[in-house]
Amino acid sequence: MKDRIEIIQGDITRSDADAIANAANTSLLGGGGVDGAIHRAAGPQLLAECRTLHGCETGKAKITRGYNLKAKYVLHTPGPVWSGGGRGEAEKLAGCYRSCLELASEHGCRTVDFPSISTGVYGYPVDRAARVALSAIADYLASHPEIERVRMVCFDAHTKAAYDAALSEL
Ligand code: AR6
Repeated sequence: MKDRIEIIQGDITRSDADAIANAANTSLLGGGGVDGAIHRAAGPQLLAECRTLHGCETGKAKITRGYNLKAKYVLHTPGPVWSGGGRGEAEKLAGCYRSCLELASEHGCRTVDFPSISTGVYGYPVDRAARVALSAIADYLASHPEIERVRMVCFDAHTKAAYDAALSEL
Protein backbone atom coordinates (compact mmCIF):
# COMPACT_ATOMS: atom_id res chain seq x y z
CA MET A 1 0.00 0.00 0.00
CA LYS A 2 2.90 2.31 0.71
CA ASP A 3 3.39 2.98 -2.99
CA ARG A 4 -0.17 4.39 -3.15
CA ILE A 5 0.49 6.96 -0.38
CA GLU A 6 2.22 10.27 -1.17
CA ILE A 7 3.27 13.12 1.09
CA ILE A 8 3.52 16.58 -0.45
CA GLN A 9 3.71 20.15 0.78
CA GLY A 10 1.03 22.44 -0.61
CA ASP A 11 -2.39 24.04 -0.45
CA ILE A 12 -5.19 21.47 -0.56
CA THR A 13 -7.65 23.96 -2.07
CA ARG A 14 -5.65 23.62 -5.33
CA SER A 15 -5.86 19.83 -5.35
CA ASP A 16 -6.90 17.99 -8.50
CA ALA A 17 -7.84 14.79 -6.64
CA ASP A 18 -11.34 13.34 -7.08
CA ALA A 19 -12.07 14.19 -3.45
CA ILE A 20 -10.43 16.28 -0.75
CA ALA A 21 -11.00 15.97 2.97
CA ASN A 22 -11.84 18.95 5.14
CA ALA A 23 -10.72 19.17 8.79
CA ALA A 24 -14.13 20.43 9.88
CA ASN A 25 -15.92 20.87 13.21
CA THR A 26 -19.08 19.03 14.26
CA SER A 27 -21.36 21.85 13.05
CA LEU A 28 -20.02 21.50 9.46
CA LEU A 29 -20.76 25.21 9.14
CA GLY A 30 -17.21 26.36 8.46
CA GLY A 31 -14.44 27.82 10.58
CA GLY A 32 -10.80 28.88 10.32
CA GLY A 33 -7.72 26.98 9.13
CA VAL A 34 -8.10 24.62 6.23
CA ASP A 35 -11.89 24.59 6.72
CA GLY A 36 -12.10 28.34 6.07
CA ALA A 37 -9.76 28.04 3.09
CA ILE A 38 -11.83 25.24 1.51
CA HIS A 39 -15.10 27.16 1.96
CA ARG A 40 -13.57 30.31 0.44
CA ALA A 41 -12.23 28.41 -2.55
CA ALA A 42 -15.38 26.33 -3.12
CA GLY A 43 -17.78 29.29 -2.86
CA PRO A 44 -21.02 29.86 -0.93
CA GLN A 45 -22.83 26.88 -2.40
CA LEU A 46 -20.64 24.64 -0.25
CA LEU A 47 -21.97 26.19 2.96
CA ALA A 48 -25.51 25.97 1.59
CA GLU A 49 -25.12 22.21 1.07
CA CYS A 50 -23.42 21.80 4.47
CA ARG A 51 -26.44 23.41 6.14
CA THR A 52 -28.59 20.53 4.88
CA LEU A 53 -26.36 17.92 6.59
CA HIS A 54 -27.14 18.84 10.24
CA GLY A 55 -23.60 18.37 11.50
CA CYS A 56 -21.38 15.33 11.89
CA GLU A 57 -19.95 13.35 14.81
CA THR A 58 -16.24 13.47 15.61
CA GLY A 59 -14.44 10.64 13.78
CA LYS A 60 -17.16 10.27 11.10
CA ALA A 61 -17.52 12.03 7.75
CA LYS A 62 -20.11 13.50 5.38
CA ILE A 63 -19.72 14.21 1.66
CA THR A 64 -20.67 17.22 -0.46
CA ARG A 65 -19.93 18.37 -3.98
CA GLY A 66 -16.82 20.48 -4.54
CA TYR A 67 -18.45 23.41 -6.39
CA ASN A 68 -15.67 25.82 -7.51
CA LEU A 69 -12.89 23.44 -6.43
CA LYS A 70 -11.19 21.17 -8.97
CA ALA A 71 -12.04 18.26 -6.68
CA LYS A 72 -15.46 16.76 -7.41
CA TYR A 73 -16.23 16.07 -3.74
CA VAL A 74 -15.38 17.35 -0.26
CA LEU A 75 -15.27 14.86 2.62
CA HIS A 76 -16.04 16.82 5.77
CA THR A 77 -14.68 15.20 8.92
CA PRO A 78 -14.44 16.64 12.44
CA GLY A 79 -11.21 15.47 14.06
CA PRO A 80 -10.76 15.03 17.81
CA VAL A 81 -9.59 17.88 20.00
CA TRP A 82 -6.34 16.75 21.67
CA SER A 83 -6.73 16.43 25.42
CA GLY A 84 -3.69 14.37 26.42
CA GLY A 85 -4.33 11.16 24.48
CA GLY A 86 -6.48 9.34 27.05
CA ARG A 87 -9.85 10.28 25.62
CA GLY A 88 -9.95 8.05 22.57
CA GLU A 89 -8.29 10.66 20.37
CA ALA A 90 -6.31 8.12 18.31
CA GLU A 91 -9.38 5.94 17.59
CA LYS A 92 -11.38 9.01 16.60
CA LEU A 93 -8.61 10.32 14.36
CA ALA A 94 -8.27 6.92 12.63
CA GLY A 95 -12.07 6.98 12.22
CA CYS A 96 -11.83 10.30 10.33
CA TYR A 97 -9.49 8.83 7.70
CA ARG A 98 -11.43 5.55 7.43
CA SER A 99 -14.83 7.26 7.16
CA CYS A 100 -13.59 9.64 4.45
CA LEU A 101 -12.11 6.78 2.43
CA GLU A 102 -15.32 4.73 2.73
CA LEU A 103 -17.32 7.65 1.32
CA ALA A 104 -14.74 8.14 -1.42
CA SER A 105 -15.04 4.47 -2.46
CA GLU A 106 -18.86 4.62 -2.42
CA HIS A 107 -18.74 7.63 -4.75
CA GLY A 108 -16.30 6.11 -7.23
CA CYS A 109 -13.28 8.26 -6.32
CA ARG A 110 -9.84 6.95 -7.23
CA THR A 111 -7.72 9.71 -5.74
CA VAL A 112 -8.17 11.38 -2.34
CA ASP A 113 -6.18 14.21 -0.74
CA PHE A 114 -6.12 14.87 3.01
CA PRO A 115 -4.91 17.79 5.12
CA SER A 116 -3.30 16.98 8.47
CA ILE A 117 -6.54 16.58 10.46
CA SER A 118 -6.56 17.87 14.08
CA THR A 119 -2.95 19.13 14.14
CA GLY A 120 -3.81 22.84 13.87
CA VAL A 121 -6.39 24.47 16.15
CA TYR A 122 -7.28 21.07 17.67
CA GLY A 123 -3.73 20.63 19.01
CA TYR A 124 -3.02 16.97 18.19
CA PRO A 125 0.79 16.44 18.26
CA VAL A 126 1.76 16.10 14.63
CA ASP A 127 4.19 13.17 15.06
CA ARG A 128 1.50 11.09 16.74
CA ALA A 129 -1.21 12.22 14.34
CA ALA A 130 0.96 11.27 11.37
CA ARG A 131 1.42 7.69 12.62
CA VAL A 132 -2.31 7.27 13.28
CA ALA A 133 -3.27 8.79 9.93
CA LEU A 134 -0.90 6.72 7.81
CA SER A 135 -1.68 3.43 9.51
CA ALA A 136 -5.43 4.04 9.08
CA ILE A 137 -4.89 4.90 5.41
CA ALA A 138 -2.63 1.89 4.81
CA ASP A 139 -5.14 -0.45 6.50
CA TYR A 140 -7.91 0.84 4.28
CA LEU A 141 -5.87 0.63 1.07
CA ALA A 142 -4.89 -2.98 1.83
CA SER A 143 -8.47 -4.10 1.23
CA HIS A 144 -9.58 -1.41 -1.24
CA PRO A 145 -7.73 -1.55 -4.55
CA GLU A 146 -10.25 0.88 -6.11
CA ILE A 147 -8.44 3.78 -4.40
CA GLU A 148 -5.36 4.39 -6.56
CA ARG A 149 -3.68 7.17 -4.61
CA VAL A 150 -4.01 8.91 -1.26
CA ARG A 151 -2.00 12.07 -0.74
CA MET A 152 -1.28 13.95 2.46
CA VAL A 153 -1.14 17.64 1.53
CA CYS A 154 0.92 19.27 4.28
CA PHE A 155 0.76 23.04 4.60
CA ASP A 156 4.24 23.51 6.04
CA ALA A 157 7.63 21.80 6.01
CA HIS A 158 7.46 20.73 9.67
CA THR A 159 4.20 18.87 9.05
CA LYS A 160 5.55 17.27 5.87
CA ALA A 161 8.66 16.08 7.76
CA ALA A 162 6.45 14.39 10.38
CA TYR A 163 4.44 12.53 7.72
CA ASP A 164 7.59 11.59 5.77
CA ALA A 165 9.04 10.06 8.95
CA ALA A 166 5.81 8.21 9.76
CA LEU A 167 5.61 6.83 6.21
CA SER A 168 9.16 5.53 6.36
CA GLU A 169 8.35 3.72 9.63
CA LEU A 170 5.18 2.15 8.25
N1 AR6 B 1 -4.05 23.27 2.72
C1 AR6 B 1 -3.54 22.27 3.46
N2 AR6 B 1 -3.42 22.33 4.80
C2 AR6 B 1 -3.81 23.47 5.41
C3 AR6 B 1 -4.36 24.57 4.72
C4 AR6 B 1 -4.47 24.44 3.30
N3 AR6 B 1 -4.98 25.43 2.55
N4 AR6 B 1 -4.64 25.55 5.63
C5 AR6 B 1 -4.28 25.07 6.84
N5 AR6 B 1 -3.77 23.82 6.71
P1 AR6 B 1 -6.71 23.22 11.19
P2 AR6 B 1 -7.87 21.16 12.98
C6 AR6 B 1 -3.24 22.91 7.74
O1 AR6 B 1 -6.54 24.16 12.33
O2 AR6 B 1 -6.67 21.17 13.85
C7 AR6 B 1 -11.32 24.95 11.99
O3 AR6 B 1 -11.73 26.19 12.49
C8 AR6 B 1 -2.79 23.49 9.06
O4 AR6 B 1 -1.50 24.11 8.92
O5 AR6 B 1 -7.24 23.75 9.92
O6 AR6 B 1 -8.46 19.83 12.58
C9 AR6 B 1 -12.46 23.94 11.94
O7 AR6 B 1 -13.70 24.55 11.65
C10 AR6 B 1 -2.72 22.22 9.90
O8 AR6 B 1 -1.50 21.51 9.62
O9 AR6 B 1 -7.67 21.95 11.59
C11 AR6 B 1 -12.42 23.34 13.31
O10 AR6 B 1 -13.14 24.16 14.24
C12 AR6 B 1 -3.88 21.38 9.36
O11 AR6 B 1 -4.25 22.00 8.12
C13 AR6 B 1 -10.96 23.34 13.67
O12 AR6 B 1 -10.37 24.38 12.88
C14 AR6 B 1 -5.10 21.32 10.27
O13 AR6 B 1 -5.28 22.55 10.94
C15 AR6 B 1 -10.30 22.04 13.27
O14 AR6 B 1 -8.97 22.01 13.73
